[in-house]
Amino acid sequence: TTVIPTYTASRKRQQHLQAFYHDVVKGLTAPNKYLDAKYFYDAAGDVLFQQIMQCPEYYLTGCEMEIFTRQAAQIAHTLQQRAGNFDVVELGAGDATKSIHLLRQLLSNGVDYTYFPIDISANVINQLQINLPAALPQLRIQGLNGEYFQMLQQAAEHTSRKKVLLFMGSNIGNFTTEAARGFCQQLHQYMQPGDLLMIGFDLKKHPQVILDAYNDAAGITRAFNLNLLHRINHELNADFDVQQFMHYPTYDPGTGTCSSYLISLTTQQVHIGEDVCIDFAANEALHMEISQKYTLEEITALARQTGFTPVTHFADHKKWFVDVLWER
Ligand code: AVJ
Repeated sequence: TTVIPTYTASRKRQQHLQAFYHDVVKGLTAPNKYLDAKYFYDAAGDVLFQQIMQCPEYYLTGCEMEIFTRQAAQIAHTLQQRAGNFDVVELGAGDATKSIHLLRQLLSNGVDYTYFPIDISANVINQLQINLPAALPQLRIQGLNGEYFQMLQQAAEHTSRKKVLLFMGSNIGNFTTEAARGFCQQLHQYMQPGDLLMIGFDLKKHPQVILDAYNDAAGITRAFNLNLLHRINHELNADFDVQQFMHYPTYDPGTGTCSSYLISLTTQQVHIGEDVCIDFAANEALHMEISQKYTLEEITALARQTGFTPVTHFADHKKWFVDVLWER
């Protein structure tokens, strides 16, 4: 019986490496080079993102934390009123330091639920399964490590209860507005009528505030972006000279799109494994991530376009961030 978990783990690792290699080569051979932001989160990336969330410039976490600490009772009340008996599924759970306030409130209200945190990082899920039961001994938790929709399928196989889905932290911001529509439509397909969806959106605000959030003075966001190059070096046997790339975030207040690039500081070649060689021109841009910002009107339109009914929303006192509640 010790053979099976080992085999499963190594097969999972193989599958990850294959997909990672495929996506990296695809992005770096495209006319406009890009990498997929979901690959930021290896063990080092998880730590760097934790540090970003502590940065004074990165207001998103503080705003959403305020919502979940000050309004946990109202949120729990609304969920119970709307859904009655339900399980909680969190997409991209991270360290759950915000959702824990809702989980605690639901427990103290006597709601009998299982919490299914889903995360692409195995590291994150392992930590959660240790840390959450320590903080909330009554909590039933079933961590799911993998891609969102595959894991949603697994959560559905565990339970036939009504679901409350959480997709917090402005993770939806990593999608273009078009991809966000596709994502919400897909969620709609995985959900049952009466299921609830709570999504955290970062709102449009003063452009300098947004740009600073992705260009912190301590250089953590820079390190976070460069870490993906390190990851490619380690895992795919590549030879990025990370010193030769500059962190370059932008924010377009017209579209609400914040984009992070790495700029090649020189003409250079990067090898990936034995077979692939990528040419970078001097000043060539490598697109790393988008962090889309929304207005409340745009969020409501997104709900309606994707088949959801907006129920209510919870904002911080500065109105910089909202967690919206939609019904399927
Ligand atoms: C985890 C996608 C919400 O876009 O704000 C933070 C990731 N990147 N700083 C964001 C991130 C650079 C973050 N999300």
